[in-house]
Amino acid sequence: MSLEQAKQVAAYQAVDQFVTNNCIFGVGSGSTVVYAVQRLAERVESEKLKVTCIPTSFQAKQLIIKHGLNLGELETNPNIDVTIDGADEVDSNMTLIKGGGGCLLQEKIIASCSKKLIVIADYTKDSVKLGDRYKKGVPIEVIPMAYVPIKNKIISLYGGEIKLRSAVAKAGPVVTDNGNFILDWMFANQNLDWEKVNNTIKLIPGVVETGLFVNMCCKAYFGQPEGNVVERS
Ligand code: DER
Repeated sequence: MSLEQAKQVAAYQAVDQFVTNNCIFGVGSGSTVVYAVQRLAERVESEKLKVTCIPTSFQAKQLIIKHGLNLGELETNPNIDVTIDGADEVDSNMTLIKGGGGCLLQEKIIASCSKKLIVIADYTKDSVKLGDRYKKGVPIEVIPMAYVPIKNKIISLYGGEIKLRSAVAKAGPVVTDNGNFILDWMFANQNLDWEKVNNTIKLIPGVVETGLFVNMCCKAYFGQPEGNVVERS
């Protein structure tokens, strides 16, 4: 089974288990969520479900519109029943690294407004410790004018290496949906207290949000090479 098929089987199982009629549904960002939205659209059509979809990014909004789903917004739907989102890595404590796609700020806001955050991923995201498999580091969204002092402060606190995320199809850095930069922090120590790290980094002036999702995810679905799905909670 390919990685894409592993993503799909995980996404379909999560949507089938958690999406119900009349629910307010948070739509995550990234490539795995594409399969979740496909499955949601199939179910809405076949079961005539009433689902209001709240996006976590411009990409998620485009997905919702593309599939003809009911687009809502946080302002009118601040209490979300369930959000299904991807992750770059999930450790044994269900701590997530998110933000590989640069959407971590709105993803964390939507997750914080959700009764349940469900993660869908392929088996390569399933780790014991953060950093076991995902080597691109923790994404940190920052106000552009402050990226250098923030970078220096994090390195002085925790060591490792930090890079300003460069765009691929554009000269210069990635600019998020919110007009900010992304720093990717390749941490050296895998045995940090990630809740404390998140809280400390968040206090640095200019930091908008980190890609550390601590105590937020209640269940994760990992699609396997053999075609089955491993669930963790
Ligand atoms: O940017 C994000 O947080 C995405 O959800 C990312 O973590 C997962 O993206 P993927 O499904 O394309 O691997």
